[in-house]
Amino acid sequence: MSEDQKDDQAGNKIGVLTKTQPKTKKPSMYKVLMLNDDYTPMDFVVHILLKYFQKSEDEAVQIMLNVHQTGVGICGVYSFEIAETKVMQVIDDAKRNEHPLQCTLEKE
Ligand code: TYC
Repeated sequence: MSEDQKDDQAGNKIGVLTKTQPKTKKPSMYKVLMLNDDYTPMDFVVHILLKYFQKSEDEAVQIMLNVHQTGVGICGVYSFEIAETKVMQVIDDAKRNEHPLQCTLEKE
């Protein structure tokens, strides 16, 4: 914000505020969320976290248990296109294996 001094018609000093917009904006980031359900096997959820989210076995088990207990958990944070792709891959893999596992994205 900068303030330029101008005079109005009566000769009074008035301030004109100009807001400078940065030319580039940081891309928004999106959380990929895993949702709990009563049917998807725990092993399958761990397998998904290893396969698509590059988690260690320990991390994958922790995330899965957290989702199982609280209803939802974060798999990772990505740019929109990556997050959207991961959501599609998870839902597709779950469908092919006939599990109702659901995954969604949420703007950070
Ligand atoms: N609640 C499931 C069960 O008891 C396990 C599960 C965990 C399912 C996490 C989905 O995102 C999920 N078999």
